[in-house]
Amino acid sequence: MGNTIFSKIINREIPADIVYETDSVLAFRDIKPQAPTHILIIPKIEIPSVRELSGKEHSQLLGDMIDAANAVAKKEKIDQDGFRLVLNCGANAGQEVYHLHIHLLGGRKMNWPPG
Ligand code: DGP
Repeated sequence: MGNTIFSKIINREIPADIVYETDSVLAFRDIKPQAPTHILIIPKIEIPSVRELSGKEHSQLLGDMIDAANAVAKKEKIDQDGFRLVLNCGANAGQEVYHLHIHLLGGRKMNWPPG
């Protein structure tokens, strides 16, 4: 079962550079990195985007994703200098893969506004 390329990564049907995994989340390096460290944190269950999230229903999962982001940031040694978390939702935000993911970006100074 799985609708996107990320489901195939979860099921090990296609390779990815996996850096962190728990029962509920998986983290792997983005194939098109936009910063020295660019890692995607995804839930193992299929949720297309932020639009389908509810704070109450998914609070545990969201907490797990944030914990994973902090753990990976520490592992990648970008936690002290700082990092950015990005969730693209829908066409205007440029979402390409409709399996919820947090981009963890770090290792360089970020610009603001993001463009
Ligand atoms: P977004 O635009 O927020 O939907 O970002 C999707 C990201 O997923 C984009 O930065 C590229 C990355 N990506 C797409 N396909 C693959 C893949 O097969 N493997 C990996 N590691 N990353 C992928």
